[in-house]
Amino acid sequence: MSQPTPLPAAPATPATREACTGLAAQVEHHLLHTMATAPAAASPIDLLGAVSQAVRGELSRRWVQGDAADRAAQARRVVYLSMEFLIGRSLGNALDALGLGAAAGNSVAGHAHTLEEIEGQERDAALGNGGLGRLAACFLDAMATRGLPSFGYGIRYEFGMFAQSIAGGRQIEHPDPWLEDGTPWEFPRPDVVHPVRFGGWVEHPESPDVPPIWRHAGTVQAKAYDMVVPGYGTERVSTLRLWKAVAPAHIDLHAFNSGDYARAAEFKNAFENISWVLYPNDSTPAGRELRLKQEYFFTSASIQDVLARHLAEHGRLTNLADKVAIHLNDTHPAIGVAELLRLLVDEHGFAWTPAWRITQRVFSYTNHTLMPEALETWPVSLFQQVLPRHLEIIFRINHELMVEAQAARPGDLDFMRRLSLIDESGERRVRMAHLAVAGSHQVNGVSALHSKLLVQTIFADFALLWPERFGNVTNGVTPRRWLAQANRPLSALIDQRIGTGWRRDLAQLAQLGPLADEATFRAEFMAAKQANKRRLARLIANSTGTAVDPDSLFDVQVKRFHEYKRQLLNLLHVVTRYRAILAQPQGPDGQGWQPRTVIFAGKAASGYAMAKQIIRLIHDVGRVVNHDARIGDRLKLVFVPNYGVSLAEVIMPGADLSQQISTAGTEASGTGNMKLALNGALTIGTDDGANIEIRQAVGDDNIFIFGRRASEVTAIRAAGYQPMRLYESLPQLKAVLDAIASGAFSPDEPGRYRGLVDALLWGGDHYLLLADYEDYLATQLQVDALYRDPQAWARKAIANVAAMGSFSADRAIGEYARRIWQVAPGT
Ligand code: 26Q
Repeated sequence: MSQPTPLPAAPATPATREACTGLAAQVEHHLLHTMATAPAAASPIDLLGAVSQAVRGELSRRWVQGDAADRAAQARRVVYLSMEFLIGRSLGNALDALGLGAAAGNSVAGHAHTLEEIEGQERDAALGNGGLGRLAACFLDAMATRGLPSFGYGIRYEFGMFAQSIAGGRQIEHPDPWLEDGTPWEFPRPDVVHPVRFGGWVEHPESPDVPPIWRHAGTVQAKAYDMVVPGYGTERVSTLRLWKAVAPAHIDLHAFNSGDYARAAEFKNAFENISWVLYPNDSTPAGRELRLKQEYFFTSASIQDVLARHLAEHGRLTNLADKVAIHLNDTHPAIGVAELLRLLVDEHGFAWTPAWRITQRVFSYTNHTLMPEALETWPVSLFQQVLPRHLEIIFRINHELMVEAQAARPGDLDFMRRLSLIDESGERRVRMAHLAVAGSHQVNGVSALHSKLLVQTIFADFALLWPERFGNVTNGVTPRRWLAQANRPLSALIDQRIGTGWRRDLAQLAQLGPLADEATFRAEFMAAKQANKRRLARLIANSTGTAVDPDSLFDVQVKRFHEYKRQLLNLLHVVTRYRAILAQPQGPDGQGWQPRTVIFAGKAASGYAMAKQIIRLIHDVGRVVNHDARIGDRLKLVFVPNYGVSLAEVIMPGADLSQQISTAGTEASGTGNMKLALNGALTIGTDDGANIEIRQAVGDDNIFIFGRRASEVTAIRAAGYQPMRLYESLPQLKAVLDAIASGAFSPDEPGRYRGLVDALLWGGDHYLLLADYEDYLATQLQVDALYRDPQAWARKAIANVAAMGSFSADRAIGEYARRIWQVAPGT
């Protein structure tokens, strides 16, 4: 990776004094003129508005400057298409990027508030479900920071990820009207509008020279709203352009003329609901028509926008692939392959073959999952109805693919069947991943293991045909948000010891390695952790009512709830430990129990009954454990509701132990694993996803790896896995499952968890919880033993931080830029 120049530290030079007075004056100005508030009476919300407006002005200036420079240079641009951008809050991030944090702190101090308090008033922009959406946000931050001329494109959902509350131990979902009070971070572009068409049929003129005509049934307008993404320590910014669906004007006119407002409103809704709400599914696609419309809506608008910009700059599209790289974040925008072909052939006069060549050179695709049930497919009948012209184009791509397959392996019909863009095994369906692979010049997975498994499993046939197309780019996270902003105590300590350059060059953290030998550094490091744990304990007390002891081991599993992530395995350990404490109060070895606080957070997809049941069980177990006087402070179990980016920023820095315990071969990468290690948590995890690379980076002695490896998982399943045998042979396990199944934690409804336990014992335990149980317990005891030796623990925690250099989003974006997009960073 090329090493960006480190930024100078920022002492109170004349320049920063100027920034202070400049920003303070701006804030006072906006209090009066934008917020319409008497500055002396400004509330935290007023201050949030005023500081944000001051920052917005600077972002706006930078955007205009960068845009002009890119146009003048006719720069090659990266276009990142993603259904999800899980941004979180923006103010703190922008202040740090602009170097205005101290100035803003002074300015709000003048109104008797702290910056933390003001920043805490901002709502999260939660336009994503989890890992994939947060990765897109980290990548935008890295692209801006590396100075890549880049655009993110997505949907301006009116409602983001649902908010979660807990009632009687159960998850309740609430809408997230994040735009309710407006947002200072968007720049509406009323003049940037593209029509997106749906439905109808296709006419084929007699002459082969005349392209087919799509007689569409309806049009919706896509209106652009930009969010400016500041780069850290550079004037460069990136643009996130989000599309809002608006009904065509004639519908309003119709209402005006006929007076039938109700019917007109219905029509209007049918169009505008396209950008109404984020689909709250994680990993398993819900095959709804509206979802397909969302995908096409934002993809079409984005590609039209790209072509319009290119034509304005170059006057022709023949050199499109030299000037634009379009990246598909999973298959959600894969329809873009057919859409670009359609635009080139039907609307810009290209012949098929050159259009196809351009398309393949323009697109690249990242896969984020191996699980077959999570791969997107759409019924051919639905496609016919919603996107008839695209279906034709997909059939033509498929025809050429079949010819190529036939040439590669003559007579191998199974090979053709497996490669086909159309799954013919039942109701015919379009395989979006196959469309994405066929239409891209590069395809990558998100960790070394995942990328290897991709070419061995779901893309094995494509890899035979086009081996050079497949590669790996391991995920990364932005050190600005996930260390510098989220963990002020630790970042101040790091700054003091190695300077501030790690924010732009995370590899510099390696310089912390030798400091692990220094007792003072260890003490300071653990003092920072302790401060973060106290902050987290306050949050836990406020949100759950449970008091937890910051001196106990904080054991954290925070992520979406899914069976493959095995939150239930974590809970089996908690119940085991609870029973063991009661049985052996003196501890497993007579030395007492290491006090532990087990912390969960995460959302379950609203329709995912098993995941919701696990959340409920956590609450039921927590109620029993936390109120059992015999347990005292040796074990606490809490569930922090409404997990999201802002909560993660408090939880990650306060963690001692990071649980990354998915069944080997199921978690594509994970990124929470990186954030937690970067904040000095030790990982207990399986040999899965990026855990493997984290282990290689930190060394076997600095991580707790347990359980079956991916190859063993496959072998166990192939040999006929029998969870019941484990139940019968492991008395502790049997007792724990019997307790849960018989209502020990749900006395008001003893049968509540019978089904959950039966799914393990009789339902095949698909994710092999029981197979990994014993090793997991033994490894947890090793964790306790190490934690009892604070100096040894501190050494390993420091070693983890020092080894996280390569898990920066800047490194990942550097690899994408060089190997996949062939674009050089602008600075
Ligand atoms: C698709 C169709 C219809 C409805 C929903 C969906 C849908 C939505 C979200 C499908 C998948 C997702 C999200 C997937 C995801 O977050 N994957 C995670 O991506 C991370 C970034 O690469 C990885 O670190 C995680 O391992 C992976 O699970």
